[in-house]
Amino acid sequence: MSFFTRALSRPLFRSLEERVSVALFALLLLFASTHQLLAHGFKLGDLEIGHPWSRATPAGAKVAAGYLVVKNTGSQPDRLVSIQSDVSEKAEIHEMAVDAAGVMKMRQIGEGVEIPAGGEVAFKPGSYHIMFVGLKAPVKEGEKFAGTLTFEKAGAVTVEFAVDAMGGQTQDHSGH
Ligand SMILES: [Cu+2]
Repeated sequence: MSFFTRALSRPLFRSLEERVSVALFALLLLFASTHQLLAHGFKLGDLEIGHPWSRATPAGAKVAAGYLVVKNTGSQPDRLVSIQSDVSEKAEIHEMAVDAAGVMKMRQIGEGVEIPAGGEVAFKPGSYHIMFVGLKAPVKEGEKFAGTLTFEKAGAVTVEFAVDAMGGQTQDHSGH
């Protein structure tokens, strides 16, 4: 912030209004950088995994969902092929889609999800998502749990899923 300290003392910013606006701008920058620190993301080669999150589950629930965004900054497509976590017996890749009868249904995608070169895929409510099946304990709001994502080319990376409130829908804490 030394730039702003200097800017504030420069004669250019003589009026109170000018000083206040420079100070506000400095605060804004400070807030923006803090926000970047709070957003959680993970990197694996050319892949960026943004804000993995889940929802708290009621007692006795057998499944929990996982959401995140995978961005591929490389020139080759990759594919999310599997997920593993200690919170559940297994984890599956699912998709919400409308079936032949016009009913919204979840289906498991055995072949995984391609992450196109220079593109991104959002795992989010109503779309692709991760399903943690056979939960060993309830997933609690405010906690985090680890999950390992395996990609066909990039390999494996362990990320942390932040648990949101029951019925909560974090839209985008990650800034992209
Ligand atoms: Cu599902």
